[in-house]
Amino acid sequence: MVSDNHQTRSEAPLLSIVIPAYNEAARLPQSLKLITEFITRQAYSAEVIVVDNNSHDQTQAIAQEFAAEFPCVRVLFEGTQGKGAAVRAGILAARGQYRFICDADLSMPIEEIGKFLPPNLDQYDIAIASREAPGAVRYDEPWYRHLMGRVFNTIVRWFAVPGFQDTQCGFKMFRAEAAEDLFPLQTMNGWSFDVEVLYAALQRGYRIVEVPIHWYYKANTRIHPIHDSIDMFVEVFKIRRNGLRGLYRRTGDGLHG
Ligand SMILES: Nc1nc2c(ncn2[C@@H]2O[C@H](COP(=O)(O)OP(=O)(O)OP(=O)(O)O)[C@@H](O)[C@H]2O)c(=O)[nH]1
Ligand SMILES: [Mg+2]
Repeated sequence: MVSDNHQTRSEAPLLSIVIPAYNEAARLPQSLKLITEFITRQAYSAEVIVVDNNSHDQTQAIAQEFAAEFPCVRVLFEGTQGKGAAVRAGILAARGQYRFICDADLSMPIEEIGKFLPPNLDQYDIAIASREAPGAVRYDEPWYRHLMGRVFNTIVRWFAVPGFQDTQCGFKMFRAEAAEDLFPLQTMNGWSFDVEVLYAALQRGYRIVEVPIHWYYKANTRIHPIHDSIDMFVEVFKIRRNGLRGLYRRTGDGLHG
């Protein structure tokens, strides 16, 4: 169930920034301040969509304050728990020609968003921020988080999405057409939604590129290292099983997943 407090808008913006937010009262104010300041400096039009997901803190109120001050900011409420559910709701409610998933901790400086937009990169349908691609730099990340990420990426490359060094970084750009085709296929509401959407994108022939970024580790993560990792591993196999059953296939193509 999604409720939206702004119905009518003029022409579609070039860019939509979608921020999934769960108990982000501490990190969201600074991120929204930097993002709205950045947007006002750009020549192109943009909107920001904050998707609150049953937060127990002031996340909703903080986002509403920004929406009251900045017409480009919208606040959605998504009742189904999980980053994946929130991102899907935001991406499908967005109206931008380019739709950018953006973690609320802004661990990628917003200025890097230019790398994902024409003219820097226009021969793609999906551009995913990468902390592993040549030229990427990670700052302050604890070794165990890095190790967790490498182990998960190995499983993902072996069983689901070959060829991508980092599918989990919280910054991804989708062309509107690709977003509107892929996100309705998404079944994972939690952290593995990235893998599922990329798996479906590969099956449907979309052009995906990894974009090296500067990434600053931000403490106080929402990820529970043990049980979320177990869920993510299990879901990679569910995604592959769904793929073999043709769940992500375009209707009419006789190929097998
Ligand atoms: N709406 C919603 N957002 C969520 C949920 N869980 C996490 N998020 C958001 O997902 C984003 C990533 O969460 P983080 O806690 O930064 O995750 P992380 O450990 O830093 O993960 P990486 O940055 O990829 O290493 C943040 O914007 C969170 O608010 C959820 O259940 N619902
Ligand atoms: Mg983060």
